[in-house]
Amino acid sequence: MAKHTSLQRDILIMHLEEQLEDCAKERYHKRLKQLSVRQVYRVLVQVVNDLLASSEPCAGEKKIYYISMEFLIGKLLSNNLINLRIYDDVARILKKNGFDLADIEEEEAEPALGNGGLGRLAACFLDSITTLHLPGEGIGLAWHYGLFRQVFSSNLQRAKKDVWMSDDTFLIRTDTTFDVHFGKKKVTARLYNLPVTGYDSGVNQLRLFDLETVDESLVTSGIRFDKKAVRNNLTLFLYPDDSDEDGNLLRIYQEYFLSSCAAQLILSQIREKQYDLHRLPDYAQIQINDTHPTLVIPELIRILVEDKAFSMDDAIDTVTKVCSYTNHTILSEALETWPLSYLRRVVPQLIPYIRELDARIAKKCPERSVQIIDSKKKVHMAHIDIHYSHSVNGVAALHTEILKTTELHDFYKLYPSRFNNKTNGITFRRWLMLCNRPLSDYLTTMIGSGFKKKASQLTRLLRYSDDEEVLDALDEIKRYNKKRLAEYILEKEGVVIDPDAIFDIQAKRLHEYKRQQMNALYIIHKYLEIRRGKKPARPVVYIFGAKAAPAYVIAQDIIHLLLVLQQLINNDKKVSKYMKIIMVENYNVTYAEKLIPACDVSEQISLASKEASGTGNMKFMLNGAVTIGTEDGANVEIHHLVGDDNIYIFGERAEKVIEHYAKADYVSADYYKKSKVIREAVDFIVSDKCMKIGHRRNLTRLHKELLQKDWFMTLLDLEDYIRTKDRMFEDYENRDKWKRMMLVNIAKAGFFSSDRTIAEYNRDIWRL
Ligand code: 26V
Repeated sequence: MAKHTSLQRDILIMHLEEQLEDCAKERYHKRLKQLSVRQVYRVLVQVVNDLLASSEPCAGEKKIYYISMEFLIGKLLSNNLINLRIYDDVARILKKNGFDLADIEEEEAEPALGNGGLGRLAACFLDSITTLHLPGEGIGLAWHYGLFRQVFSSNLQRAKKDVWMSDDTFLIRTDTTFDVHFGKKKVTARLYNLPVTGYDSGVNQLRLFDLETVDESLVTSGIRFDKKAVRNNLTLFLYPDDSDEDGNLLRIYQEYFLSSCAAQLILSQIREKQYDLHRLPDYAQIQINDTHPTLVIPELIRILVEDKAFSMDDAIDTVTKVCSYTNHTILSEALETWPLSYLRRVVPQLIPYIRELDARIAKKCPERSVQIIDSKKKVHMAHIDIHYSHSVNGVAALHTEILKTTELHDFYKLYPSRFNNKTNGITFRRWLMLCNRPLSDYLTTMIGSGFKKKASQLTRLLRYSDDEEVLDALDEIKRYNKKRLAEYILEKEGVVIDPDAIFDIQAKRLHEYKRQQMNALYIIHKYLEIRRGKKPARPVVYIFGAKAAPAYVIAQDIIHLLLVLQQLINNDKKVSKYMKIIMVENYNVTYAEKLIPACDVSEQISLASKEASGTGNMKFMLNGAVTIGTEDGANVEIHHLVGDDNIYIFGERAEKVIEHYAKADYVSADYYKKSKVIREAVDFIVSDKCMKIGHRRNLTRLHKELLQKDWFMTLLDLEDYIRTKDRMFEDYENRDKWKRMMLVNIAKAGFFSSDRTIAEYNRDIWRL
């Protein structure tokens, strides 16, 4: 929507009710108040879509294309209402007609377009790009069933398809189609648009491509489908199991499908505007979100050479100036390498180009570590990105340092000026204004509404750090949100929790490096203490939300342990008065919006050096939670901002951890032998109590893993974690101190606005 004067706004809002009534009449021949909740939802989607269609797009000569396998955008209705600044007016109109906007929100299915941090970051970035009025587009795929929908049965995670597409989404089908060639095989891609609103004004598009011949009936049971049927399966699931050859090939098919569509879309826009292709870098910048869209590099080079008469040198030079690469992880399993032979089977037309890109590097740099094709004929996707991009960035200060000094050191020596840090951020529109309206409204009354666009203004709150009234108000808002969450959890999970308990939350993908298992060991330790008669000052509710990749066995075992503990502890009358544990089912953006505002203790306990940044840590902080965490990812920056007194840091530092890996000198059994507390907690996993509820196979496997491998050094930090967390819970009883910590955390969160991050990307990389 173009920026409105206040008079225009009044008119818009006056017409809103009329528009809603007109739409109700047109679609259902009824008055608004006579509609069903579902019908009201449909009417609202249509009215919002009409408003968006008449809104002014973010314009400019040069555009950023953010290419990503994932866009974890969350539900869109409320977000759009907030960004259009009509949320309260719509709520009022609906109320007048007997509806609660919250009920209408429930009608929307959450688009299942992502997996974790990387995908949610992409969504926050689209919001900020648009809010900053930068011309930009997201380019991704229209996953029919997303990653998967998580259900629990027999204390195990089961994966089902996540159905979200319907006639009532914001997705707009277009007439644009592209052919995508896999050697001699050809498929058709169709473009769908999803309008992205900026706060107050601005519209950009998220471009999502779907396979025209996709066949949903391929999915038989759960998430099983014929992986070979690529003409019909490419856009069914995000990250399908790649533990076998067919899975690997399918991933490559998906990656090329995305890359080819992106290249064609970008070049079609350049053609439409009749821009000079030799000046492509002046019109288009491409941000490659992790390695999944890497093939866009050789694909663009191929098109420029074969169809546009570029010399190879010119094509490579042009594409290098267009592309930039973001690294989101240093975990080797996530740094993609594909056998050259697989790439040849899927996209033979790219092989000469990948070989050429490789040959140029081989000629110029002798180090084996920087080659694109290694001695086993595997293609290192990240290496293509680094050699043929003009910028390589990490996502938090520590992460970027580790890339420069360790993981990508040989590349850093080659291209020192290419490396830069862009500490992640989150959009305050969704992660404060939408998910925590009471706090957002209260902040507005105290410090004005400027923070919604200039997040650094949140520091104005510091003026009130000794103001009892303000501290109490923040505490009351927290209490209100906890009560709301308790109601939601009762409804969804059937568990009663006490809003006056401490809410301790760990919500993120399940991975050993994030160490949900360490949290579980603390819970066991507490359980045993309580059984022995050591009662805590106040009950604690331990809440988890996490999906585990279906093929990741130990992650499944950790979920199993958490569910077993939940059953054991919550049903233990002696203990459940003092502690409860809840693993919420199917954690997603919508659930996060409920959990985050209600959190007291934010668990950010990854093994130092392993979490690239984290963005959940920022969301919790912004909503007044206090962090317990290691010096990892953006926790380091949170620590720096809030100071020692407003965060609980524990555990081995990154340099030491990296040294342990280099020397291979960490032996978890040594820690187990040395400490009774550790032994007792670890062995409880295979105790009769757990075995009676759980499955022997899962529990013994996890127990063995901790004792014999513990690749992410859980036992190394466990004792320090227990001490620190105990101290933190004690401090919670010093209510004044805790409230002040809440205030400081909120006040200092401004740095983590994705508006700041995007302004930096633009200043240093895209230059729009
Ligand atoms: C890796 C894999 C590995 C195998 C299975 C499928 C799969 C799918 C995605 C990935 C890449 C995940 C990368 C990711 O989400 N990284 C997170 O990015 C966040 C945004 O920068 C960052 O805050 C988190 O620290 C980082 O873990």
